[in-house]
Amino acid sequence: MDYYSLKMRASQQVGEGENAHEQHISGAERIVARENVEAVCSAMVKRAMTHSKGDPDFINVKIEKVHESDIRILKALPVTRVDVDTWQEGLEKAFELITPLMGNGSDNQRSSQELREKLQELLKATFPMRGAMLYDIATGKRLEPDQDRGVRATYMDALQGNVVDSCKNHFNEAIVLATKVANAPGMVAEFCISDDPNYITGYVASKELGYVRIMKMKEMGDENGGRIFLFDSRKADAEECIDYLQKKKVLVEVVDSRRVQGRMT
Ligand code: WAQ
Ligand code: MG
Repeated sequence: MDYYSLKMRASQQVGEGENAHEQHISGAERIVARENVEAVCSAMVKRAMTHSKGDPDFINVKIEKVHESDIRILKALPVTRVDVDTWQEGLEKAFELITPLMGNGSDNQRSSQELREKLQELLKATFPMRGAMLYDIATGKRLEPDQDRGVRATYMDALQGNVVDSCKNHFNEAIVLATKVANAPGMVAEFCISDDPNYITGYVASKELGYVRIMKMKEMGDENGGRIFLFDSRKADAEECIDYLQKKKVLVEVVDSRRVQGRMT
């Protein structure tokens, strides 16, 4: 069977004259069977036109054929959940889970308090980005070819995900992305907070941790969010990792097939 990759991105012109630039509003990626291409495409457009981040001035939809033999099937990361009373507590919990994984690089000598501050600083830097930061724990350097944009994981969907739905399900989409990312060469862990102002649940993920949902990670109404991919350049080549994230086709086998669909931001 042949599949098709669909990618959508929408943006809005902001500022005037020399300050004018495109601001990202929404993006989505799916891999679907031929018979679902049209329906998924129109659901994507609807998604872009009704996004809480604003009305788009520009929508780009790209549709490409994908050969089944080029698709890698991955099992979804196991999911656990952490309940917290406040977003501050949630953020603390996330740092607690992540910092031990960072501690064997050039950051070796740093205390966990310093690593926490480093993560906080990195997180802030991700806020304006459309993709994720790729941070090398071995050298403390950022590895994104374009630091304003970041690295985007693309060409992924849930295996049983040919459901047409223009409404975003954050969890279903995130588990697909996190599973692809966790399987990247040299990947240590991922840290994620949504940039959707009314979605406050975030997660940390890795092959070892699985997918850990943290129910509150930011204040309701906060438009800031971002992703950090923690990578170890002693384990793999950065180019190989970026190539995997941006080009390899992945379908993720998730347990509850009816609730799961691709990826929309
Ligand atoms: N690749 C890399 N980075 C991305 C991608 C991508 N495909 N899509 C989004 N990002 C970055 C980008 O900087 C966004 O601002 C940021 O991540 C957040 O993206 O279990 O909805 O799509 O309930 O807003 C977590 C679900 C939802 C937790 C996360 O992120 C749960 C979410 P969003
Ligand atoms: Mg978003």
